[in-house]
Amino acid sequence: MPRGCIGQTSECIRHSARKQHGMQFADREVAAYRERGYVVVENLVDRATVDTWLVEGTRICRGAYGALDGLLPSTPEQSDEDVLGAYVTCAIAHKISPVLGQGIADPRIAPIVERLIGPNVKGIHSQFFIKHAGMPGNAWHQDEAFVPTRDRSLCTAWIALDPATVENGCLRFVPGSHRPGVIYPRRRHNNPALDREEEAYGFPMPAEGEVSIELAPGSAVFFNGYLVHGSYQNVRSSGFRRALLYVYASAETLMAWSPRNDPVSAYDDYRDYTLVCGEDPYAWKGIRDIGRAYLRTPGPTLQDKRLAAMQEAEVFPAGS
Ligand SMILES: O=C(O)CCC(=O)C(=O)O
Repeated sequence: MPRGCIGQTSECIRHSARKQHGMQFADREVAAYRERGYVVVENLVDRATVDTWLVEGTRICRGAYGALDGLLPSTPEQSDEDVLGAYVTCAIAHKISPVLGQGIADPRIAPIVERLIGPNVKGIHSQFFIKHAGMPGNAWHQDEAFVPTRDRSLCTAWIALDPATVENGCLRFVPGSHRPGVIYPRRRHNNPALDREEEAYGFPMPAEGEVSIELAPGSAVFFNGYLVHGSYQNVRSSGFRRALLYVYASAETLMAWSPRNDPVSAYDDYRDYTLVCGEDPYAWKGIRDIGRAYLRTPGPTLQDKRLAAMQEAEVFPAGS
């Protein structure tokens, strides 16, 4: 495939994205991403797109795409609050919903990840995050601890679908924490306001402290996979803090990753991706249909449990 984005030239998409949104994704924004590990893009998508994605996420949770792991029985009479409220997230949503599948290579996102990652970009993962009132936040973590690349190119586009505020559980970042290129250790914590069993620790906190990323629906933050980040608990008494996130990496990196936590070797390469920009130098390997959407209810994930067990084995080796 010629260099370009989903069948059009990247120049053409960059042009139309700018024209449509008046957006100048300038060197300044790229420099901010390199320096701080994230960049906010206001009004990335319009209200109609947000609504379409919200409807689609609701349809998945109501079983419109049939059985998927974690789907609980529901009836048409149940309110959205009731049905969606049972879940934290739908992972790999882009593989079950054609609408969310198209979103991963959306022409408003593609030129941005092209600038942040490089000319060749693949979209590998997605989550439709729900976070109902009362749901806990996520402890400090780095996405590359779970989804490792070989070139530190992992980048998440986190798009708010509801207003995201400190009160309802927006993201929080440790600016610049990606720069050392270190995956920090993890430990258990007892904070009931946080969902995941383990938290990253030992990273330097800059003088300015952490930053809260409050966003209006349709606005987005793009952040680096080494950036230490987490989110707050949704302490409101009703409603959601929904977001759609897509995860990207350079097409040059092999992905020793299994979204379902199967054991992987350093030579493995997760080949279930969407080419978003440019060319895949490993195109000869082909694409494999592996990822399956699943719904997750609150509590530690399989991966959390596996990492906790591994860490325990390191600290207390057998026979010690
Ligand atoms: O949306 C959230 O609350 C947390 C998302 C997050 O930290 C992640 O998926 O890595």
